[in-house]
Amino acid sequence: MPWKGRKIDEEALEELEEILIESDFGVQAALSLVEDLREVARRQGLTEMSQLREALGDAVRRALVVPEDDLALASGGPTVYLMVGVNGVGKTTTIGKMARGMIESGRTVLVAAGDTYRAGASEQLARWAERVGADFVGGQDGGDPAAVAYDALEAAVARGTDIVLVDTAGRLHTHKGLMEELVKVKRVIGKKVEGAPHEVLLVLDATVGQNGIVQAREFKAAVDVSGVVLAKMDSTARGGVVMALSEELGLPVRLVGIGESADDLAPFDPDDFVAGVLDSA
Ligand SMILES: Nc1nc2c(ncn2[C@@H]2O[C@H](COP(=O)(O)OP(=O)(O)OP(=O)(O)O)[C@@H](O)[C@H]2O)c(=O)[nH]1
Ligand SMILES: [Mg+2]
Repeated sequence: MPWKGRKIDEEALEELEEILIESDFGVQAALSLVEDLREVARRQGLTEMSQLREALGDAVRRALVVPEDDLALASGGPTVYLMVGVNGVGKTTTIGKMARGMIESGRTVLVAAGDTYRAGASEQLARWAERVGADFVGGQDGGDPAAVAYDALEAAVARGTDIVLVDTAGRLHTHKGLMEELVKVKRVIGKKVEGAPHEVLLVLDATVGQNGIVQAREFKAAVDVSGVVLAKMDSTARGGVVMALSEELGLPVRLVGIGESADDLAPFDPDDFVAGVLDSA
């Protein structure tokens, strides 16, 4: 919206609301943000839309869930991250990228091919492991993913590995049987290593917009997701789903995927996000 020279009136506020909804903020988050701004304008007697820009930035910043701590790291045993999400969102690729970053910062990493369904899934992860220098544990095609996770943790404990990243098959959040299987994988991990998994990271495809919220709701209910990786941010300008995840589910976005290669993963930066919102709004 051309903020400059616009008077604050219903038409301008509604236009802003539309823009936020189109950027995947979700109707609820967009309405409550604009309501906040209306209140600010009334209280401070503002008349120009440009005077509301800063207030919008502040309101977005306030609504974002920004964790104080980095991703969990256990002491005295392997740290385990379980990666979940629907088909094709970028789980396996994200594991490769995460492993690369962790290895570069001096940690040992083992990746576990808990996707025993899709043909080639295990090989895909094995290739990533080789490329970035991670250990790899796989299972038989069609085998039990919980058994792969178990074997991987056993190997990690025996070798003193720092971090285990467990890949899982893509599954629709609506598929009850497959969601139950995920619960089982998580339970087995917890039995093998106390306190594990230390993070359950839901990978979302940033281009799917509001459908990401539906996925997040279901995965959170099943396996208590602790954070989100927003993959494919390089393919969309619409990151508003971050707000809806915060407002509705209290879920922080931890990392963003910005391409297909090993270095294309970045920490989520709230200030960049706010700047992006203001530029697009
Ligand atoms: N542009 C872009 N492409 C990505 C990103 N992350 C993953 N991809 C691509 O998305 C496609 C699917 O990635 P995978 O990592 O195989 O996704 P997955 O969730 O493991 O898929 P399934 O195991 O089949 O459920 C691949 O072509 C990746 O290269 C990203 O951040 N940006
Ligand atoms: Mg995969």
